[in-house]
Amino acid sequence: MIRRIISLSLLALTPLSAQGEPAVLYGTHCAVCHGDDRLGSLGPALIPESLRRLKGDKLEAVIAKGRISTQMPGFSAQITAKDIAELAAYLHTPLPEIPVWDAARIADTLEVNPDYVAPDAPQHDADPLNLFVVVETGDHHISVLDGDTFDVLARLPTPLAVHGGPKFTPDGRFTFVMSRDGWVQKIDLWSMQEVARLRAGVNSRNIAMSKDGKYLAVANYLPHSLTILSTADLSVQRIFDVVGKEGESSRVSAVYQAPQRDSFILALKDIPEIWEIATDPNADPVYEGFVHSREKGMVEAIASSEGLFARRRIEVSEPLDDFFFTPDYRFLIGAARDSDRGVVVNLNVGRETHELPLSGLPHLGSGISWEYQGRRVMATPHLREAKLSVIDIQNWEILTQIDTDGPGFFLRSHENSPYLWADVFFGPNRDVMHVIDKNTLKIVKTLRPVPGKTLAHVEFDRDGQYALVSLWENDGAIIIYDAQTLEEVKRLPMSKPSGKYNVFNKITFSDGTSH
Ligand code: DHE
Repeated sequence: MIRRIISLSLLALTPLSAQGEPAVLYGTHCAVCHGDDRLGSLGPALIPESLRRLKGDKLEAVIAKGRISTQMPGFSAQITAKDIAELAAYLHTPLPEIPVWDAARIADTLEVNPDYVAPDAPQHDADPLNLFVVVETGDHHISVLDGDTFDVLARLPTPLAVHGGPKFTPDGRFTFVMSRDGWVQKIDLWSMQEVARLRAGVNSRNIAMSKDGKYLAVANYLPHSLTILSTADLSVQRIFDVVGKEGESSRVSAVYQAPQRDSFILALKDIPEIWEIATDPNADPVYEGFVHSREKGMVEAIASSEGLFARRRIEVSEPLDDFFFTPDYRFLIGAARDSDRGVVVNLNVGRETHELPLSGLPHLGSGISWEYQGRRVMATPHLREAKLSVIDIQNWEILTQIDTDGPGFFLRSHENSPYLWADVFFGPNRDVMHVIDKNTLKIVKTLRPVPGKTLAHVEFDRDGQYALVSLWENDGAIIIYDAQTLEEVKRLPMSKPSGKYNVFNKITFSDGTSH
């Protein structure tokens, strides 16, 4: 209520002509939940960076009709269609300036759960490493499943619009969940309780855990930064303002953990650089420039940083994002801007080495790798073409392309499974899931458990015996299949389940999962 009074009084002080009609409507109807500054409060931030996915008249429809399973009401009775259209256009307009989101402001957002008590041992009988965390985006919860019995052990509310995979501490005890509005939530899987949450960015992409489990990096679109938090208490350890060699700032598309390198790797949206940030306190110095030393009469390399959080720039010919990493983390494949090419970068020498013709927007971040006829291959879906590309990652040649019933989003397999599972996320066949033999590269079965309902994203239990699939609908479910016979064994009702993550597979960097 206090917030509402402030927002209305601010409006009263500003002449109407200066605010424009939509700003007044915003103050009257939206500010109470979405914040006077449009940066979110009870509801999500209403800025172009957060609304990018509501294209065309979708945002108008949400304003008019509301959103099911949320507290967003419809406003068609209070606001005319014309005004709704103007309000939607206003919300798609960038903020006049990038908000300051520094360490002090981030620290201010910390919310600690007063009921949390750290237990000495797991407070459940399940195998703590065979738990699944299921993200339910329909009503903003996570469910924790026992990976042996498939009982739901707990269901906890999350921030709105959780995106990307939760990340786990190396012992599997704590998991961290991130929302597109930059909230990071810490959950103790021993007690199944939220520990705390804090807003590390205004508009964020994903999170990554350091190898030792001490740090969590948050990739932000807004501001243009990487926030590094302590996993112990979510305190801010470092904020990198992301500015390229030429002085231009950039959004961070994603941050990844590179365990063998003991570092974070950053994909940068707007500048032709990849950043590597050391998570090893003893990291070697990083040399980034040369000066002429008068005393020594020679050109000397200048170390810009060393040790923990030493930052290395890898210059590439154009911005790359959506990375697939080889299992040894020597190479990555990134998608070029024109989305018709993959570019291979050797991270050891810091150079582009190969180019792959990959039309139809390859979704490299979903890529997985396995041994095929004595060589290591990877497969990637394409967001705009009905195929999977299989690439030999020794010689960087496209081995084959597998035709599918439509463009897909996610792939999954497991070391103990002969199959890889590929969804068809787009088009009329988005209700099917292909199961593909990893040795013959042929589709052996196409599952369609509920005709007309979207089926997507698979995760295996720790032994690779069962595959869990999301029926990606508000009245959806997790469908559990026997991973050998491909028969359904159980169905658990869920609210628009998106990703699901097995603790063991994630902390061991299973071959079958994208990292
Ligand atoms: Fe994602 C992972 C980027 C749209 C669901 N998505 C990721 C990751 C990135 C990414 C960088 C890796 C994060 C990680 O796990 O650490 N996603 C993008 C995009 O750029 C894109 C195409 C556009 C955007 O809106 O940002 C996009 N993603 C979507 C969706 O529309 C999906 C289907 C629904 C949603 O929740 O927004 C979606 N993305 C997911 C999921 C993962 C993910 C479920 C984790 C996959 C996993 O198995 O690890």
